[in-house]
Amino acid sequence: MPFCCPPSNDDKAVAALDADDSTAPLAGGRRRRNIQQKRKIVVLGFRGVGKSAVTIQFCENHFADMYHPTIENTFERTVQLGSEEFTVQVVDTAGQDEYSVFPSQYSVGVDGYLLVYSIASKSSLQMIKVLNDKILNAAGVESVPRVLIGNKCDMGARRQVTVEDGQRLAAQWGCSHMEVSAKHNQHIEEAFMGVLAEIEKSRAPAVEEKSCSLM
Ligand SMILES: Nc1nc2c(ncn2[C@@H]2O[C@H](COP(=O)(O)OP(=O)(O)OP(=O)(O)O)[C@@H](O)[C@H]2O)c(=O)[nH]1
Ligand SMILES: [Mg+2]
Repeated sequence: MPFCCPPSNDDKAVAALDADDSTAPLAGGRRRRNIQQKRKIVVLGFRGVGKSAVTIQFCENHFADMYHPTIENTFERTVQLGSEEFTVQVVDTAGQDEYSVFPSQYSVGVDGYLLVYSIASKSSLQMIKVLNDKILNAAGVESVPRVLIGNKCDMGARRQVTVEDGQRLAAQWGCSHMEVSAKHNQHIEEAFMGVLAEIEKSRAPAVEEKSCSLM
């Protein structure tokens, strides 16, 4: 079922003149337009699981070693998916617990979610189940574009969550799962691109099966 939150401003395609000189002018002196679309991804999870580190690794390409609890930060990065270019807005949120209020800006106008737990914290996996329920309740839908990631997979010696635990939960939700390390920049790109791919899948018009009859 497609995710049907109200479309964000970000849904509006941003048409920008292609500054690339290699773009030949079209007939009549017009120039080819490069349509760049915006998508908004919200990163959610328990405090300290590495939401900021994952986000900063994806958007700024470095590892944030120091722990500074986040209130909220928004980042942007341009990416290519297939033949299309997207401006991805990534919202790095404050750590959530089961008593946190789920703000409306985490559901209205959001295209997809990166749900983060730490492989070194069993309770962070429990928290992600609570958060998933909050997302679905707030949006009033049965499914949203999302990817579940177990961060800090470089900390194998302190593992509390098995790969299978994460996979099982993702299978229940019908979404992808991967273990990542913001520290080692391992599978961070795949995680965000996975969310973007899910978003695009949910926006694609349903293909109706048409029966073909020969007259
Ligand atoms: N070893 C290791 N440490 C990590 C990794 N990702 C984050 N950390 C560390 O874990 C601590 C918390 O990371 P943050 O990114 O601040 O966590 P957060 O989820 O944004 O925390 P809140 O904003 O408080 O919710 C920091 O000291 C990070 O450097 C990782 O992949 N591996
Ligand atoms: Mg943070």
